Amino acid sequence: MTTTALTYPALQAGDPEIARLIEQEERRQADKIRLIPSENYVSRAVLEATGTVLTNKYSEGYPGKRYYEGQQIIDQVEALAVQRAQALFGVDHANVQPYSGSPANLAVYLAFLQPGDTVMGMALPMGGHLTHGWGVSITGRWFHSVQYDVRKDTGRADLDEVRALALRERPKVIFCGGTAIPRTIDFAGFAAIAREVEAVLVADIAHIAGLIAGGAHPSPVPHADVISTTTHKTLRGPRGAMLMSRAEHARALDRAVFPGLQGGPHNHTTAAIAVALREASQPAFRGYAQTTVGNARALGEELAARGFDLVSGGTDNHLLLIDLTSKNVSGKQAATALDKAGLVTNANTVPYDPRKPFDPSGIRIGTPAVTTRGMGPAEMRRVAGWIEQGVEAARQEDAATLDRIAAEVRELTAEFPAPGIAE
Ligand code: DSN
Repeated sequence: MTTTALTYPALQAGDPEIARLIEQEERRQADKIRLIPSENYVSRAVLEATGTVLTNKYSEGYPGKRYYEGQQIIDQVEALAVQRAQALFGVDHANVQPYSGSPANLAVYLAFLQPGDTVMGMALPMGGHLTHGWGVSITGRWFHSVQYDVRKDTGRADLDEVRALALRERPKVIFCGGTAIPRTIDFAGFAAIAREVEAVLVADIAHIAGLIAGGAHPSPVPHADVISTTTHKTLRGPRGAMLMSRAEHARALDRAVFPGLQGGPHNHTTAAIAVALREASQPAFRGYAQTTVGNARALGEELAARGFDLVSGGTDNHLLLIDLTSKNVSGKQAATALDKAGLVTNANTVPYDPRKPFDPSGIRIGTPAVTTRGMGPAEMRRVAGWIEQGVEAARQEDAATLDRIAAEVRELTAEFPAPGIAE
């Protein structure tokens, strides 16, 4: 797969140093089993759209109402992306300009809150996101943030507790969704609470947007007032984000994104989002979404059978959160060792984690990328076996075992070409 000279001839000639690094990253992505649940492989079509002259154009504003001339083509690109998002998710309004998930969520604050107003979200160590009001984020520093947890016994959010907190604190905005939630989100339940306290409900579906598009997770439509998502996780698009809503919130959201928060949209990304949305509307994508969930379930069952402690006992979606406390190894130790073994995960806090965030008690794994490569339950069994051996090797500092697994992983990945990466 040393094809950089063919794939990127100008880059190879103009900046061989960067070309070489890109080639090495392609090799890494091809050779390893990538299990970080927020990562994926985009198609070659999405990659090509990302690397186009659309990056040369400024287009502050929205289609038909721009501040610079020369928008004849860009307006069509953005309008297509918007129409495809509306059709795929069944929403009145879509804004495809947020640069990524955090700016998308910040735009929500700008649209609905004043500094000091109360926002409610799931606490980060419980599976939420920094931008849902966590203390170190601007959203926890400039706003009054109240955070809900998951129950210790179930590892799941308890909507009675969420409701009690909402009734006490009267937040103006409530976030549901997050980054390490292995279970189905009860959008209707959150919506009932939001209605009762007259809060705006924001469903952050960044992790599960592709599952929703593919019918493998319930949709937040019509329950949530606003839907925020990145485009590069299970949705399998470029790095970007979207905000979607009912028509009544369209103006507030659009004004918050531009001119409230951002300047010119990244038109090359907008084009690639449009391509990804088209791909996600094809029948094959439904199969992808279902298989992603099936693979996660299979992997979870294999890991549980090997004595791994899964937060909430398993998964309904694409991700698993493993508490390694009983394995006598920290999350960082395990993730570092597994990476050496060719299995890329991330260390992650688990609910009520006594350890620090940089070296927490758990690891987070997921199946979006391996499913895109075409792997299935048989491969998940092998992955579970390697995780078991790799974690034990981490505990024993057994480099030879990690090397042996890495060689076996390379043999397997060679059978499953990585989409978007030249052979
Ligand atoms: N970094 C993302 C994730 O890995 O889930 C969240 O922002």
